[in-house]
Amino acid sequence: MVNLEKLQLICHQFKVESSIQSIKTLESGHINDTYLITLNNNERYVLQKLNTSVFNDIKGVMANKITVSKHLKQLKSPYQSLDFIMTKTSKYYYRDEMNDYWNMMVYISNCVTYDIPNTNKIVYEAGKLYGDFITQNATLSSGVIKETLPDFHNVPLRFSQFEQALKTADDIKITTAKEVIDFAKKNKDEMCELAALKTNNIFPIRITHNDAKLSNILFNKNEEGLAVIDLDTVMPGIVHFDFGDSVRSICTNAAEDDDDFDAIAIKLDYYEAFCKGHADATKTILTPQEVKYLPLGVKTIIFIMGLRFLTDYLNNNKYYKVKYDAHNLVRCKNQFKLVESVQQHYDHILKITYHCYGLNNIS
Ligand code: GN1
Ligand code: MG
Repeated sequence: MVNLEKLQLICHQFKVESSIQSIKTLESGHINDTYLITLNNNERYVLQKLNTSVFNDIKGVMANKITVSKHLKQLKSPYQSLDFIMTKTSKYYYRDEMNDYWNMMVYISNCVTYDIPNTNKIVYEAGKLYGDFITQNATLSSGVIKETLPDFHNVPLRFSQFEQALKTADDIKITTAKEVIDFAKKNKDEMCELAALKTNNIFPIRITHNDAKLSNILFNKNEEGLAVIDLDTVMPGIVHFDFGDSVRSICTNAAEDDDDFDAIAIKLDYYEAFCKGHADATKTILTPQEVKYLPLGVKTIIFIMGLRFLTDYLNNNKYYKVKYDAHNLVRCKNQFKLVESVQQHYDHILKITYHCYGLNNIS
């Protein structure tokens, strides 16, 4: 944990015009450290320390964030985009003496975030906003965005990391996690399908968010989507993982670490509302092949998340922040329950998807 004095020194590396009134830790992320900074002139900023053991191409990450934010800003859409603050040496990040990297952005005030939605309107708006993120970025060449975390959503690679973890994990952990380990192995082939389709180049490469969860949306007080935040993982990719990641966090009745596993299920009414919002924003740009495989994106990304949580549990929680030792195991069980629920309702999910996109009998 960084002390207050150090945080103050870091803030003053950036072009801010007043002294600091208060600094508050924002707890939401699993990877980076984030702080809300209030100045004595009442301006507020978000200060972020990027985790360099996860992000090793900080310049690439920052360049992606800035490129996308500037692009969205000049579109003059009703949404807000992120404004990054430069350092006094005119860079978008500051490297401290510990080799930690920091960046700062303007805090967007009067907004609400949700971990799980409580109205259909929030769900529709989330679909529309993440859909618009794809559509709006389609006018920017994906070649200008770097793949800063190669193979981030690659199931075969995630599976080999899992197998590696199995080799070195404690026997007790392997026994405790037996049920989910078996689930991962049993579902491997089905979950590798999307990777094979991607390799065959049947989908366009777009600019995607790669952490398109509900909590990365700011809403206004009227439950309308206002801004997509957390652009750390913006990269070239296929639309399916963003679509699926949103469904994972939105069309559910529980947060990703809820341990009431029997209650976890996909909410089909929410799926329909989400899909409508997404289709309203992307109908004109997605190809029939992309639409056809959106539901495959849903089950695949939920599986990937479960597998990554499981791998980290076996590796003694090196990657994700945890509140207790079995936290990643609970997250994994929760996500695999959601995968099962998607599998059970798959035909219905396909029907809803085709209906929202106005498509029949895609071959
Ligand atoms: C991580 O730290 P956060 O919450 O932005 C992770 C995502 C996972 C997410 C699980 C770089 O995101 O891939 O979806 O946790 N980000 C990285 O909620 O690994
Ligand atoms: Mg993130």
